[in-house]
Amino acid sequence: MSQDGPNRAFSSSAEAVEALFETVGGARSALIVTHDDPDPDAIASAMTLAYLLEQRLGLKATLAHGGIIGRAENKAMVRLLAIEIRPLREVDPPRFEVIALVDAQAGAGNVGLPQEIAPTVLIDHHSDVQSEVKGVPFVDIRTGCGATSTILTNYLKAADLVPDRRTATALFYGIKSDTMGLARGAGESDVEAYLYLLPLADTKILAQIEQAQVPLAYFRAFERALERTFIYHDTVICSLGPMDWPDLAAEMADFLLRWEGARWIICMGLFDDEIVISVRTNDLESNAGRVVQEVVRGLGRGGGHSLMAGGRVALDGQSPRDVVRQLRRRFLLRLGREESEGEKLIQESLRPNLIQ
Ligand SMILES: [Mn+2]
Repeated sequence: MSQDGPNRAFSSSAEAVEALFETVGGARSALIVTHDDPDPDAIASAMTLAYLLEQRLGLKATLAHGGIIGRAENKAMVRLLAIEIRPLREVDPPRFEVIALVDAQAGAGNVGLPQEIAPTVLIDHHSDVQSEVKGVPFVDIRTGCGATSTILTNYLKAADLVPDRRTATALFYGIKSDTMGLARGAGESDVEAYLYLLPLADTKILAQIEQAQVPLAYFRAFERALERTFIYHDTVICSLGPMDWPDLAAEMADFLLRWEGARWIICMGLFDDEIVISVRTNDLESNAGRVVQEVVRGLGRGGGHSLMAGGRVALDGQSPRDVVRQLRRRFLLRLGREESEGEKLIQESLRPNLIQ
């Protein structure tokens, strides 16, 4: 990575924050955008960047996201922490002097910003999408971080700013959920930020978020998931059918990953005329993001981290069944599994017969 290029790596968060303030300083308006269907890490990062800009530069930022906030925990987070984040379609991006992208990169294909709108600021921890970063005045991509919230926590520290309770709670939850409680893709900096935030966070609100009440559709999705899951040795493929919200695929993938025999989980479901793909692996040698990118090449978009990834394929007039079938074939081919070894996760013959 070149030191002078737009994608230069900062040697410290202090240096990064200084460069950020230099880039944004003097602006009168800022729009902070997350990836579509934002997760807690994205929401916390957006909220914290706004907090930092307001506290240190007096700049009031607007937060926006593409897609929907569907997962019960994420809805509870926004409600209980009173986070003002709006759907992108309700804001007019060209009206803002600064456009910041957090936990996302325009090139990943999961940001609802119009193509012609170039971000001013980009802070992320997903693998670098080089070409899309060119021309962005401020870029800080740390693939070694398990959460963008960790980067933002370090920004606050560098700016000598102790987060208030709601910001600390959001950041803590962002790190906790993106790293599955430090168990997935977390590095030293994530652990450090997590421990720093813990005493500052509101554990009561945190519990309320994590135990958020769910609609009936959630349980129905579980039944469908169990009913439509096939195992190919250590590779689990689940096709959920139509989903009430897009992150259901990720929720079911996390759930299925608990199977002791699982190495790869692929969950697919239909939302908004697109097949939503969520992939998990516990194989530390693999790269789920790369696998998804290869599988959806020419069909749609995708990417992620080494242990978790996702993608989208538009139906474009095809039936959901055909698209899912094609994706299943591609995943199995890529992971070296045979379609013929497929077995139902729960076989009728093994179900206990409760009615005698
Ligand atoms: Mn993240």
